[in-house]
Amino acid sequence: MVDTKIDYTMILRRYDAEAENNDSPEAIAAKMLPTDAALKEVASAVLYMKFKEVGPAVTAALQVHEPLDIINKGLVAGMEIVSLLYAQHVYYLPEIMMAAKVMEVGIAIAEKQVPGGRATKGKMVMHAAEGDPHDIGKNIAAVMMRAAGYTVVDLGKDVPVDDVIASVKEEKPFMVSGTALMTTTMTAMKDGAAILEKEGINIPYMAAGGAVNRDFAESFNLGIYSAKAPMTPLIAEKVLAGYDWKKVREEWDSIVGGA
Ligand code: B12
Repeated sequence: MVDTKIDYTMILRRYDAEAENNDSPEAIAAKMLPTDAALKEVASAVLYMKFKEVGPAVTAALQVHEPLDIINKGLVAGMEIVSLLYAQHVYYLPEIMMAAKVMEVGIAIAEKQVPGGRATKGKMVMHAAEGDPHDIGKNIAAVMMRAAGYTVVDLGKDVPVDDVIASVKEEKPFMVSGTALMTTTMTAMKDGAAILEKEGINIPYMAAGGAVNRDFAESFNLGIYSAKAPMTPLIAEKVLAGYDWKKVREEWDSIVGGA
């Protein structure tokens, strides 16, 4: 008999039923592919590193899906499975790099179909932290921002703190973001925020990427958190409406609730 006082979801999470079944990692990966036929083709092209197939798959998917859905539910979904296989030592760095390239080819095609040409809502400076070569998540967040009508000044990856500060002074954005996937690089964002604050530039400094969590992002002045790329335009909207970094923190849950 089921005891209604026990929260079984927590027990299932603790004893991860999916990871402990008898399927091979490859079989688990195949099951994680999207069920929609067009998106499955797109995600499979990334998962199996098919350079020649990603273009036709994205073009076909554009007939039935919005470009941003193809990016998030097809290309990024494929890359998430790749990350899982990497964690389970089925894929190694060469596969990761090839899959990431395939994903980028697909994003470039889908991105062209995102409605553009509108007057910009505002400018954001984005970068991957000093010492950090991981820029896939940042690139996706940049696509989301452009699609939502913002101008993105993308400084790229492994960007020295000084270059970030110089760009902020020159471009005068309403917000700056840094991405870190390595624990060794995340402190660069804290350092950058401290310099900005010292110079009286009190714009929100969004800290994101796999190495970062909300506690870290909110451990330094100006710092705000974004867990997933689609949260960025939701937070940007509030900053433009006048929220400072403290208010974004206070209302974070309700702001990103829809992402
Ligand atoms: C792809 C990858 C690489 C690629 C990067 C290619 C590229 N152009 O980005 C390459 C092969 C270059 C690489 C290299 C290395 N990597 Co690597 N890599 C990964 C991997 C497998 C996937 C990361 C990824 O892109 N995922 C897909 C994206 C979509 O997910 P994401 O970045 O998490 O993004 C999501 C959110 O975090 C968020 N987000 C991310 N960025 C941003 C930005 C903004 C503004 C917003 C709002 C949101 C946001 O939104 C996304 C979802 O919506 C991870 C493992 C993992 N599971 O994360 C390891 C990982 C990050 N790498 C790792 C390491 C150690 C390295 C190397 C040092 C390995 C080595 N020994 O050489 C080198 C770096 C060497 C150097 N210093 O130059 C470690 C980091 C460990 C740590 N905690 O420090 C990881 C975690 C692997 C592991 N488990 O050990 N890597």
